[in-house]
Amino acid sequence: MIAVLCVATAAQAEMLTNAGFETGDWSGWTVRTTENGMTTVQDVVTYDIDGPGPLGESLVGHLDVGKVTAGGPNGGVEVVQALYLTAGTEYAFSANLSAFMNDEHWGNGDGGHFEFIVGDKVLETWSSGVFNPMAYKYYEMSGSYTPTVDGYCDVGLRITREFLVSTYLNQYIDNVSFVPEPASFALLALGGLAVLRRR
Ligand SMILES: [Ca+2]
Ligand SMILES: [Ca+2]
Repeated sequence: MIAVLCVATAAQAEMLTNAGFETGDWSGWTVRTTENGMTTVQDVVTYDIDGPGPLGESLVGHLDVGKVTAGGPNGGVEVVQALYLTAGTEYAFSANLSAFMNDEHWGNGDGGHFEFIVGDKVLETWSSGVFNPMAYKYYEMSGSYTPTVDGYCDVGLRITREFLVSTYLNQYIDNVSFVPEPASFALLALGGLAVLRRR
């Protein structure tokens, strides 16, 4: 039942590709259902991912997740990419998240639980909660994580709900980021300068 989600192989630095969905599709991403999970929508739309916040409209990932059967566990999808992580390096992660209840008369009891995941670890959770009719909610998720072993891990988001799919309830994701902290970048940059100076 528990898959091997982190695999040690040849060392190679990597970053998430198409993290802002600017290709207009889900290229680069693996989208897979959780136990008792599904999505009726998997497309890319133009959307203001932070509403009244400073970001403008852009292309974003659009889903409509929920359970397959009412009696089973919370369900939805995972959207991930396999990244090579280096033990002891501090990585900063972030993502812009939103949900929208597109119905003028009905609300919904659960807009979705959004989790930032690395392998089988959950780094941060946003439970978007109860939605009134035509309600939008926005959240910027961020934090840091230091892996303890080298190897490839599936990095990304898990989005699940407590209820069956509702065709009126939409989840949006954009700007998914998982990069070495600036201190690590600075060391890399200094290394690059040292190489240049030797020339
Ligand atoms: Ca975007
Ligand atoms: Ca905005």
